[in-house]
Amino acid sequence: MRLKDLEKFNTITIQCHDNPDPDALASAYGLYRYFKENGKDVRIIYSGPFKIRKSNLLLMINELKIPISYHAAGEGKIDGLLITVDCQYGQGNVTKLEADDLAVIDHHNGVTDISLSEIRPGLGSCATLVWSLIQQEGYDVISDRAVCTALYYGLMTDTGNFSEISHPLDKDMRDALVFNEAQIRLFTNSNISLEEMRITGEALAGYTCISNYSCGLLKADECDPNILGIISDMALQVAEFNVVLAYGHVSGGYKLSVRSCTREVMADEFVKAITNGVGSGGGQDYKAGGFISEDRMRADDPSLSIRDYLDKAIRTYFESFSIIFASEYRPDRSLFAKYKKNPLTLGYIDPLTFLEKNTRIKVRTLEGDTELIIDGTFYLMVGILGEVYTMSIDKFEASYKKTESVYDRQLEYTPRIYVEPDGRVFDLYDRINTCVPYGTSYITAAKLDKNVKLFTRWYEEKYMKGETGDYIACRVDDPQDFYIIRKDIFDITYSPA
Ligand SMILES: [Mn+2]
Repeated sequence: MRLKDLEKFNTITIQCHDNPDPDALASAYGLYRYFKENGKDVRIIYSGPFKIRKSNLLLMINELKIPISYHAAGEGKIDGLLITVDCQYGQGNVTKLEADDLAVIDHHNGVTDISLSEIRPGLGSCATLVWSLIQQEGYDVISDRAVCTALYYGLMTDTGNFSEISHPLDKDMRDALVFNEAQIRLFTNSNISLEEMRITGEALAGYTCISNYSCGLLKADECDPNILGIISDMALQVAEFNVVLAYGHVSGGYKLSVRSCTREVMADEFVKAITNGVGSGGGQDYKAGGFISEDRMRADDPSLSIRDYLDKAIRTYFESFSIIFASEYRPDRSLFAKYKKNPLTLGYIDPLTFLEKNTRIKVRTLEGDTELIIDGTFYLMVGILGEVYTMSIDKFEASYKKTESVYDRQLEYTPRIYVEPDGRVFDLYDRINTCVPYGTSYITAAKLDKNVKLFTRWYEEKYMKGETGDYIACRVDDPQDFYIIRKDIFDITYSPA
């Protein structure tokens, strides 16, 4: 859905979920300003048993002049269009109001039969979704300082001060917004209420430890997600814990905040495993967040408690993989077969065609950000799924032939380059040239029969993850140079030799 599709309505009411949080307020405000500029009769409301009293929310409303009003139950039907933001109409966390027409804009998991809906569960905040929707229609967000500040604060609080961000669009918004720093500082320093301080203290005091795995588990009373981040940050400092999971009930399920300080567990991978099939999760190597849906968790066993679910999921996770150090690995070589690389067209980019030498850049892809300095010695290669990696020009010249064809693969997110010092942004799609490999190269590889974490010889800080069905490969001319190739990539890239 595009916002344009909602412009046939002249009277529009935007509803935040009950107990609004900064993300709901920010999302509503972004939409409000957009519809206002388009001449609509628009307002923002919220309902539920409680009126807003948290000090950071009151400051946000007053400082940014967000025109939100409380709608008591029984005030009657809503005229025109009702849009629920940061929540979905009919779900438990938002009071159901009658209206002529309905729309939903949200970033939580869920299915709705409302046709006017835009739901993107991969995003860290609903603010990010609103940012992209209003920009798509040409709204000049950057000139609207109050909206920028609101959107920034919405994303910030929904992602544990940005530490749990995983989607590149979230990062794009964070880097693009021009916000009022003094106001953000003001809101941040009024963040915790006395009640939340009590919740934090009780969660810490009630810790449990999953034996054998140095994994701390902390249960908090219902609270803002950013309080869970405070709890997990604090608990990770305890010597006995290498991995920490703080969780608390929210409408429809449980929010999780995960921290890790061991190289053998990446927080985002851990939270994805714990929420697999029952919710969603993501983040970075050492900090991540997620959500577990109550309905999906209890699909088979209606009496299952979250504590038992987590205990089992965490043990299953730790028992599901083995760790391989490439330099010491002595596998049964008879399980390895020889494969040859298919002559696939790849993409490459010569950064010197549009950037100066010695420029510090950040390459943003769906997999994450990589920082580099352009020194004239490498090209950026674009793999078959849009993954970007560097290759020395010497190696490139020896292995690939440049071709004239146009790069035409569909990518879920187009890689971008950010120039750190001056903020320039380059969309890479139109700069991708094509090449094909010379000759044939060979590897030996074996299919994995269990999950592994592999520390390559070149980088022992961070593992490559391999799942059952992926391949562990090594170069024919260097038998200790082990690495992992994902099944889907392997099947396209290699054939038996
Ligand atoms: Mn949200």
